[in-house]
Amino acid sequence: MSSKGIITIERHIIEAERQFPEATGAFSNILYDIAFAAKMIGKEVRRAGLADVLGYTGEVNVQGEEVRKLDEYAHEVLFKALDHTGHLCGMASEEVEDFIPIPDRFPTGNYSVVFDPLDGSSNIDANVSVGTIFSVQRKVSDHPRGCVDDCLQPGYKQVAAGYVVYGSSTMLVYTTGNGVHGFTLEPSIGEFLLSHPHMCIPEKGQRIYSVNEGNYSRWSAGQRRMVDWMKGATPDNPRPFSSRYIGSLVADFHRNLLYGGLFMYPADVKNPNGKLRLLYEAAPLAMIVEHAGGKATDGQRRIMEIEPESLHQRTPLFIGTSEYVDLAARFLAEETVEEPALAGV
Ligand code: P6P
Repeated sequence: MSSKGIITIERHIIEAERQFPEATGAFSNILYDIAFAAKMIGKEVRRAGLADVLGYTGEVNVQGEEVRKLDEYAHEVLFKALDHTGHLCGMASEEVEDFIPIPDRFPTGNYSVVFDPLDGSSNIDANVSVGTIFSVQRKVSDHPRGCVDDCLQPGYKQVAAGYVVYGSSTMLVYTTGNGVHGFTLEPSIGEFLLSHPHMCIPEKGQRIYSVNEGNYSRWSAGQRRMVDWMKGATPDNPRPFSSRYIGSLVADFHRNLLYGGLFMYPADVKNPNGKLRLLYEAAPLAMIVEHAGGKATDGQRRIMEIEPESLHQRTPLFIGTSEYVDLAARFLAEETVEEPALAGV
């Protein structure tokens, strides 16, 4: 127990809100509602092994992927937790092709939320950790009830971002720009308790790289040289990195946030913009990693500065320890790369 005692996510949000006298509480309520939805989703993810939950609905989502019941369920839970509150002017979801307006029967508000309701869901049958990723933005359009422009904002305009990882425990990690804080669900009381205050990615953390090397043949020369160097396949790296890749973005990101490392989903000849989505995957995790002392780029540009043009826009992603993100930029620029002396690593 910390010196302050047990701090629930509700208490943490309220104490953060008190720092802004003009706060109306709307923003805090959005975070509560997302935390509530995370509990509901986590409960079903825990039961995913039961035959009645697994299996395909036979439908296909906007990504062209067969939709598993849990994807739909997670989307519905988040939508219904947020649609009636009067705090939002709209939503966007990986599971829905277009902008999601607030139903006419409900009032609207001054924020929008974009989310990936259950990222990594193709791993569910294998009982691999999956996650929810979310991003909160302020209403910017003149549309009276909100429109797609309220979701199509660059990452630096996010007012909050976070993720939930459904793993050996269920953790919710979020930032509102004032540090990154992690909460672990205590299932016996159904509360998220502050377990990781002020999370910082280790500056000289573990030399971990996370990438799907099955795509090696499709990468650029610079990308291949970088991974060859990282794994010690070239004589100029006396201290090879360790490879860790789960294939579930939230799980891979969460591990690297705690231990240090570099997660990469680069562009390749088949996916010239990479595979991951800017709005509800890369940008929220970029806000988290930057406020934890790390970096996130598309290989050259800061993720948080990329102006989105469409809801499901893809982007290459290099995210994690700043030094390794910078190293990737040099390799990709095909410069002669001299690794800085990573003293003490
Ligand atoms: P690949 C899961 O489908 C996902 O969207 C991310 O969670 C994960 O990082 C990535 O795709 C894995 O993709 O091509 O390596 O299987």
